[in-house]
Amino acid sequence: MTEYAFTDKFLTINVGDSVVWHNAGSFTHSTTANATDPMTWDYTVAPGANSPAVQFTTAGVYNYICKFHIADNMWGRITVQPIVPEFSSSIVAVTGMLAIAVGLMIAGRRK
Ligand SMILES: [Cu+2]
Repeated sequence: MTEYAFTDKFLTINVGDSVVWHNAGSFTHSTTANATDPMTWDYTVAPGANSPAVQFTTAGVYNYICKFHIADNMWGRITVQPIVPEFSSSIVAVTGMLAIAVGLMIAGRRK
């Protein structure tokens, strides 16, 4: 975070990853989650300091703000991607093959 901005404003991570905010500006800022999200945090970060680490254990999209400078449009977004287990990709592959089989059947009827 710097004056009135989070960098990167849009951050994509995986479930289990942690995020630390560093205040590279000369004013105090905060990283404050939306209170209705599945995970919440609210840390005030002094100039030159780091926030505590926030570990994201639930996939989803988290919008957060600096509560001191929301009027200056100081917000960011973290997208937490689920870790896809092996069996899920197998299901996708099977579904894809079924779709191809249905397509062949339809093509066959048109002859
Ligand atoms: Cu701020």
